[in-house]
Amino acid sequence: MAAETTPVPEKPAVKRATISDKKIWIPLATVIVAVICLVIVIPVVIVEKNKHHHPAIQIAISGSETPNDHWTPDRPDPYICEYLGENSCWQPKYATPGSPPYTHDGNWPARSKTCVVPSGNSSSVDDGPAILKAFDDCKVDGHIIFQNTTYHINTVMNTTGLKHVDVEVKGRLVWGTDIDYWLNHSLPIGFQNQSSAWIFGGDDVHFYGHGDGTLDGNGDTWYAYDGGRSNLHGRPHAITIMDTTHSVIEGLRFVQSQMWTMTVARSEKVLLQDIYINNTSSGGQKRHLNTDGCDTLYADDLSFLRWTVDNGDDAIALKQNSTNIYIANSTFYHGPGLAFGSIGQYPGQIEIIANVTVEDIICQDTMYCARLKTWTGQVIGYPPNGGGGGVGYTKNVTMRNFELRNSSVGFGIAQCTNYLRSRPKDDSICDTSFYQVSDIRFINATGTITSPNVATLQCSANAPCSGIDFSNNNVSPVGAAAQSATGYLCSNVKDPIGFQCTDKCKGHCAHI
Ligand SMILES: *[C@@H]1O[C@H](CO)[C@@H](O)[C@H](O)[C@H]1NC(C)=O
Ligand SMILES: *[C@@H]1O[C@H](CO)[C@@H](O)[C@H](O)[C@H]1NC(C)=O
Ligand SMILES: *[C@@H]1O[C@H](CO)[C@@H](O)[C@H](O)[C@H]1NC(C)=O
Ligand SMILES: *[C@@H]1O[C@H](CO)[C@@H](O)[C@H](O)[C@H]1NC(C)=O
Ligand SMILES: *[C@@H]1O[C@H](CO)[C@@H](O)[C@H](O)[C@H]1NC(C)=O
Ligand SMILES: *[C@@H]1O[C@H](CO)[C@@H](O)[C@H](O)[C@H]1NC(C)=O
Ligand SMILES: *[C@@H]1O[C@H](CO)[C@@H](O)[C@H](O)[C@H]1NC(C)=O
Ligand SMILES: *[C@@H]1O[C@H](CO)[C@@H](O)[C@H](O)[C@H]1NC(C)=O
Ligand SMILES: *[C@@H]1O[C@H](CO)[C@@H](O)[C@H](O)[C@H]1NC(C)=O
Ligand SMILES: *[C@@H]1O[C@H](CO)[C@@H](O)[C@H](O)[C@H]1NC(C)=O
Ligand SMILES: *[C@@H]1O[C@H](CO)[C@@H](O)[C@H](O)[C@H]1NC(C)=O
Ligand SMILES: CC(=O)N[C@H]1CO[C@H](CO)[C@@H](O)[C@@H]1O
Repeated sequence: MAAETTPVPEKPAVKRATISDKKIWIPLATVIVAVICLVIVIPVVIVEKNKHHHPAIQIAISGSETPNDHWTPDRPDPYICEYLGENSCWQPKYATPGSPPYTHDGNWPARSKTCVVPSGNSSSVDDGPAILKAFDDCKVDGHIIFQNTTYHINTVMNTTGLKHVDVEVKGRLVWGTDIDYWLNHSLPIGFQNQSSAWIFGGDDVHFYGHGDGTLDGNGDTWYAYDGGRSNLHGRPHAITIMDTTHSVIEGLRFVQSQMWTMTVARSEKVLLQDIYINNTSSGGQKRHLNTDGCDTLYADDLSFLRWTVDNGDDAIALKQNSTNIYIANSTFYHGPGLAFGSIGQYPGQIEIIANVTVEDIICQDTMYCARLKTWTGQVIGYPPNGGGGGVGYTKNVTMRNFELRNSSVGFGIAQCTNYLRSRPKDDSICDTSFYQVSDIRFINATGTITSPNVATLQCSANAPCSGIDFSNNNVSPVGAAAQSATGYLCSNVKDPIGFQCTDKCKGHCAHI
């Protein structure tokens, strides 16, 4: 499903993505108690064309099956380049008619082979081997089609190394719930001891779900099994987009992901658009930890457009070495919103997040709309749930035109992350990080918040934040539209731009 249209003024220029994290918060009357969070995730991808050169790309025209409400407008992508600026505009290396970027199935490029994936149509038949065979048969210049039926997947899948491949998902892929199997076999992704049920990737890949094709992680079983533990080893991410370049992933639905929904790792120039994620459990519980929408790692030049994420953790989280990211026109429900980090978990490791623009975002009933979180400078325990002592920087992040709807806080920074320790009475550990945060803009936000604070900014004394710009925000307390919320709690924020710190954190900034 497409995100709701955001009622914001047109704007001229350029932006990039943002990072988000996860967390949970509870609005209580006018007070908010920030509780706990976790993080991780990632997705992404994007493709662009250079505005000065796009004639080389032929755009497919919408086919009759194209749901109009999901696919407006279409390529050629008039504005991604404008938003990103010329430097970011990507010209496909293999710019032949019909190659990405395109956005639907109007005119599929001619491929040397088509592989229709057979389904056993029964939960007692594992369709995993048939899927792997189709990907193997069609891995170069192929067209892989999941029919409009249900596929049951009981085995891990590694379908990387695709080259010039189109993948259509018309039906539903449902993952099995043999917890013992997945805990033992889910595929490592090379980060934080995490793993995935499916690793997918290649160059010039178009993965298209018609706005209807669904990946169902059968997560109820995992939510019950996990019992609120963070980063349980072997609990699989639904899909990891790995080693992927010049590709488009679009029109897919994800429900009840086992853990993080999508991770985009070691990839560049990927467009991820019209993605719907709903990890509400059958019992109606929305706030399952670690059901992130997307996490990015070692990713450059990704675009996320029109995401809808309803979950209990980060909607989109930009993690280590995520650069040149653009996120727009998306709606996040119930979780902690967009995340930058958590980052700085590995002692001495340099990790950066830079050049991110996020705009036209709606946050509905979220804890934060966006937040940045780093681990402490002091090392406590080991990854995945302990760590700290990482260095590097997050800089040049622009977030604008966010609409808050009954969210707790607009934006937060905290440099206190650690999932092993309980929160101490004082915030002194939050002052130990040397991870540098600068040039963060959160501007032109509107809407309502349930706490008195537009932002809580807990920067580390060892690396005070600079260039923090919160200009032109016009946010009201819920139920008091005529008033302005003016609270900004700050620790170690140098020379605030466009706002005044109303108080120090003094224990009231969330340790997101
Ligand atoms: C975002 O939504 C606005 C309003 O619907 C629209 O004008 C704009 O083209 C959209 N931008 C993107 C990148 O989808
Ligand atoms: C499964 O369903 C699809 C779509 O209805 C059908 O084409 C296929 O023949 C069925 N497979 C089996 C093994 O019955
Ligand atoms: C799959 O079948 C359902 C039910 O017939 C239909 O509503 C849907 O549009 C179909 N999806 C695709 C991609 O053909
Ligand atoms: C998973 O690993 C455990 C511990 O090594 C073992 O007892 C169990 O049999 C394994 N299960 C499967 C399905 O491989
Ligand atoms: C997936 O397959 C690729 C190509 O064979 C291989 O290089 C990679 O190590 C595999 N990944 C995992 C996690 O098994
Ligand atoms: C990391 O994964 C290994 C198996 O590959 C497991 O034995 C180990 O316990 C995990 N470490 C943590 C800290 O979870
Ligand atoms: C997510 O699913 C739940 C349960 O079906 C539903 O109530 C909710 O509206 C869905 N959220 C979105 C954003 O579609
Ligand atoms: C992240 O990128 C920076 C800058 O390119 C580099 O110095 C650093 O080694 C990278 N970090 C990792 C963990 O690869
Ligand atoms: C950020 O963007 C600037 C301007 O385009 C560019 O010079 C710089 O290399 C980018 N930084 C990273 C880390 O990609
Ligand atoms: C900041 O990032 C934006 C893209 O998000 C880029 O256009 C701009 O050039 C960058 N600025 C600097 C100073 O790197
Ligand atoms: C902020 O909103 C005003 C109109 O409310 C608009 O003129 C201005 O361009 C916006 N600024 C940015 C940076 O989007
Ligand atoms: C949007 C969507 O598919 N939501 C699903 C979330 O999970 C519950 C429980 O399985 C389903 O009932 C919803 O349809």
